[in-house]
Amino acid sequence: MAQWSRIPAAALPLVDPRDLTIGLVHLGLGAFHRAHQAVYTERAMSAAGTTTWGICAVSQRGRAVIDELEPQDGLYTVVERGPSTTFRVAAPIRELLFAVEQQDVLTSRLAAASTQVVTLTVTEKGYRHDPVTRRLDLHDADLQADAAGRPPVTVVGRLVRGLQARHRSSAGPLTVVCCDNLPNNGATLRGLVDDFCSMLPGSGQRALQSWIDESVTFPSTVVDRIVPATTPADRSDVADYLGLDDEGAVVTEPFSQWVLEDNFAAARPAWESAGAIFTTDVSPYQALKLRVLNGSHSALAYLGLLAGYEHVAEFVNVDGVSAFVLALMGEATATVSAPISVDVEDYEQQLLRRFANPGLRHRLAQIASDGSQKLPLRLLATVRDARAAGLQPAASVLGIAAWMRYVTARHDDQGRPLAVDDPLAPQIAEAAREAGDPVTIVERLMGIAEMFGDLGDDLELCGMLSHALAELTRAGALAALRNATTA
Ligand code: CS2
Repeated sequence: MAQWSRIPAAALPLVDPRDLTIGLVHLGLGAFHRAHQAVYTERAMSAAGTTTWGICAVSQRGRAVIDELEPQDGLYTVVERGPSTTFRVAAPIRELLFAVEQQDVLTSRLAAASTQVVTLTVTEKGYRHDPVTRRLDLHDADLQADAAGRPPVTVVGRLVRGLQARHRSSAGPLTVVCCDNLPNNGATLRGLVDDFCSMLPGSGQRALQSWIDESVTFPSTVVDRIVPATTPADRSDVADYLGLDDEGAVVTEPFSQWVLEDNFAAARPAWESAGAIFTTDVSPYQALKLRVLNGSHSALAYLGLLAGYEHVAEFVNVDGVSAFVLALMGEATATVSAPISVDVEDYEQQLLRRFANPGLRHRLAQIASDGSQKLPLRLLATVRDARAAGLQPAASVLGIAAWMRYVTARHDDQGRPLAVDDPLAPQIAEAAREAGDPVTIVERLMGIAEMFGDLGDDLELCGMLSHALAELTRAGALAALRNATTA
């Protein structure tokens, strides 16, 4: 902490971490949490003059982030890159835990009466659920072992262990806020917790479930802020500005949005004073964000990687790409009813500007990861609704076909290898093995029920995807994308 006293005045934290007590536990200490919910929480404490919402931040799988932040007492820099670049040190994190080694401490934090809110950012795959049915994967060996009573290793297992302890110690109500990009994320997580409880042995299970029904709420939320992985060049900019090395710095854009369902079981930080929106129904915001922003992102990722590009901003500036993105956004917005306060055209234009932000080195490969978990919510949902309305969503179909080419060809249009990072990689590889022609590839991939669900039987869609995949293979990603928009 001593070193940090040399921070330039303009970058000083809004709170003194030594004054804070823990009121909130966060599962999933990635860059996104530090650039989003943690920033809102610090601002809320500063605006309200409270110190009771210090964060106990938990890394689920890796020690690296703990090793980076511990020597800095949990402080880290938020770099905002827009028309100008700003640096600010944030200090809302009061405690750092590594769940793999400190499950008991985590359980006691979740069970403490002073903890009233739990937030999560553990990525789509962290929930170990089927993205189509939104139920827990009851065959998952880790979930089964967690339910049988070993020190849990899964997110839902760790959360329920804490809820069990809270129930036993009568520590009072709790709100669990899922901040991952899943539709109806609160209700979805609530369902997964329920599924996990039903796997628990013994007779306490029913009492636990009824206590959760009465005392724990799971509001749905929409989170939005682009947070590319921090690069060595970013760290060196921070060092130049602060005169200190910061291993935990995060880089983001000026834009930030947090919409929350107003359904809290107990007290919460005054996040509205930091700009968060509370509403009775987040679903219009959620569908718009997932299908328009994230849907465009995923399509850009696969098409851009195939075309040989590395970053979002350079790819959207290529001739024809923004027209394609607008076409895809149009298909998505036709399937959702936007919140009354949002002008859809402004939203789309603003998104294009955010994607083109030259300060953000947002790697397409970062977005391309875990496609099997992301596509159902981002692109297949649009296609399902568009098909039901008798439409032919060509741009969304091309985005899905680009994913198919990316996971099966595994090289770009110039023949350079592409790495595929996906929890369903073995099933995808098996489906694509010796498939050969586009129609067979599409038929086999559409048979992956966890991704395509009922769409797997849509023969017309199969034809559209096969045509798009053949076009990508024959003409390359850029030509296919330009043709899809002008056709
Ligand atoms: C991105 C998101 O990595 C991805 O899949 O689409 O992380 C995106 O940047 C955020 O949802 C923006 O709010």
